[in-house]
Amino acid sequence: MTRRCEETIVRIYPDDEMKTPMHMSMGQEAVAVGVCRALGNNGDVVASYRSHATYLAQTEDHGSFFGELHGRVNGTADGKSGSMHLADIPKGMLGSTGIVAAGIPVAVGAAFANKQNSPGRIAAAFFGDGATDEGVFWESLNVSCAMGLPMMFVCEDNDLAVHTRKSHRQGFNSLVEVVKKYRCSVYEDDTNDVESIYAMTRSAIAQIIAMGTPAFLNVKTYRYLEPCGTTMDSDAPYRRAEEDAYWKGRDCVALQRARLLANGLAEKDVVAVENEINAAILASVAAAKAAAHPTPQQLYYGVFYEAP
Ligand SMILES: Cc1ncc(C[n+]2csc(CCOP(=O)(O)OP(=O)(O)O)c2C)c(N)n1
Repeated sequence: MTRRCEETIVRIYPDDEMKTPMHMSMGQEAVAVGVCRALGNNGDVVASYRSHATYLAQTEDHGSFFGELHGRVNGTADGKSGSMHLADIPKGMLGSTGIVAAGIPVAVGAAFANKQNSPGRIAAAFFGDGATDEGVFWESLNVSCAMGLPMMFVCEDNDLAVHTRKSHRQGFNSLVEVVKKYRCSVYEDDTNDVESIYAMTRSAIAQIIAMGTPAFLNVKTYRYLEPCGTTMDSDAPYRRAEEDAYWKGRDCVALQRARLLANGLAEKDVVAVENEINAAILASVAAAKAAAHPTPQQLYYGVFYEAP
């Protein structure tokens, strides 16, 4: 569903009805889907500005998603936030932010609250490898380990911060080896396979609950489109042709589709589900376009927390 939503965005963004900048998840979806499915209804998540897959995996709500991207009142924030600030607190989607790494301490706060109030509930922060260049990532990791918080750090490791690779940004060779020095369990995956990421996350959850210590998941992945925008930039100088071919040859959606067929589902049944998803997404886009824009009065609502 996430991939279909973003394919729709790629198609209709040039119409200029969605004014928000776009940071696309395409290629990386297996991370959000595998982790959020494993958390089930028992997780609070915070995303980076590359938030589409996380929001859709956690909420399964493409109606409010397209409403928000169109700046309409049926959006998740009444159309006032755009693509970088998607949130649905009742569904455990605590938010996303345009400031690199700024969501990580918010998730740590949720983990602290869960430790006091909701035993067994886990908070997860999704962030790119670029966020690990920020001090607040290390402070968040440190305090979570020191306090034994039910916290999951999920690094969507696409090797790139905009156009710059880790090897040019970081003064150490392996983030995972550094994080292993902390009192948390560390997991790695480079399969791009949603089921493998799901299984790894289930193990991490069990470990967090049994040991009372955080987990750090480093999941290798690959961003298909430009850093910000909806265009494929495979020919850009910072790209490597062999890397591009390697990751697109193990596309997470194609992998899962092939698995369904190998497990005995008929092609026509898979196509029927795909058609159903496409039709539902088109209905969400139509509903968004038909909805009203927020009024000037609504701009002042929801800016500050109001105690119930
Ligand atoms: C604190 C801060 N510094 C710089 C930026 C500018 N910036 C936007 S995206 C980005 C790269 C982030 O890369 P990464 O965290 O790996 O995420 P990815 O885009 O790969 O998903 C930077 C430096 C920002 N938004 N916030």
